[in-house]
Amino acid sequence: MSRFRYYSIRMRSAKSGIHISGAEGIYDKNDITNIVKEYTQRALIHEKGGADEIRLTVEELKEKPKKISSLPLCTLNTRNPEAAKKAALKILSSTGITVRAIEEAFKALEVGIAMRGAMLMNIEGVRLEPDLLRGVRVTRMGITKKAATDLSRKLGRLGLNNHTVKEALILAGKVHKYRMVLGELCISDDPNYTTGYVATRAHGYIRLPRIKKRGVPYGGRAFFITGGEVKELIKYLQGTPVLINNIKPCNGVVTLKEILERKPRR
Ligand code: PML
Repeated sequence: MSRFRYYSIRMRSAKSGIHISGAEGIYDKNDITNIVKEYTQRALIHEKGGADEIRLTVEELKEKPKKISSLPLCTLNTRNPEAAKKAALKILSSTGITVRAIEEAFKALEVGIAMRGAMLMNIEGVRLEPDLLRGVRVTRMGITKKAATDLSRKLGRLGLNNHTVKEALILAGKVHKYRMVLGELCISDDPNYTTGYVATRAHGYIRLPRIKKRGVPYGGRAFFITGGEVKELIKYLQGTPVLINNIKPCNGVVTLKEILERKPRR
């Protein structure tokens, strides 16, 4: 009897040594050829310019992916970077993350150092990742075909059915499944993409439009973590395969009050 095999397919592209785009997912064997083609096309036709280097990894997974739900999604109508920061501070600090840590994360993301992975910060703002320049990359995550169809339908109603939102939501789903992670702040490093998000298990994935000014070419992610083994967390983020197989509600614009009054979910 042949066992079902899953493959992690990952793509990273660059132009003149500068990161252009990335994509990844977990697929079955029959999909490999099509996905490699799709990812290659994505790297070649990108608004930041066509890549001159494309790295593709196709790797058979040694362990069966863990199946999980996505985080629920909504958007706040933040009108400028100050309003987005204020909302991020309120949401993240309501989970016990200190204002100092959140301020530190904003400072580090705005300083202009392009990290390949995320920062890990304790709730006091102390950086915990072993390599402060590279950060920690979250890999080996994907979505089942059925859940992908459902997600496209739900995001489509909101005019958000694009790779950027889908991939960020999948990544956040994996990250926040791990109990040590209390919250996340993300600002895109794409100069033309000015919507970021904060995420927590209690509040879900909250999009923050206009978190940065157009044209700013840096950003990144910070994960706020509490008590536990950092090594084990990194092992999970980088190595444990996770597949989203259930899509939680995707809502349009909500108010900060509605978010803060929501009952914490476990
Ligand atoms: C990135 O990968 O560049 C970050 C994407 C943030 C997406 C925010 C959203 O629109 O939901």
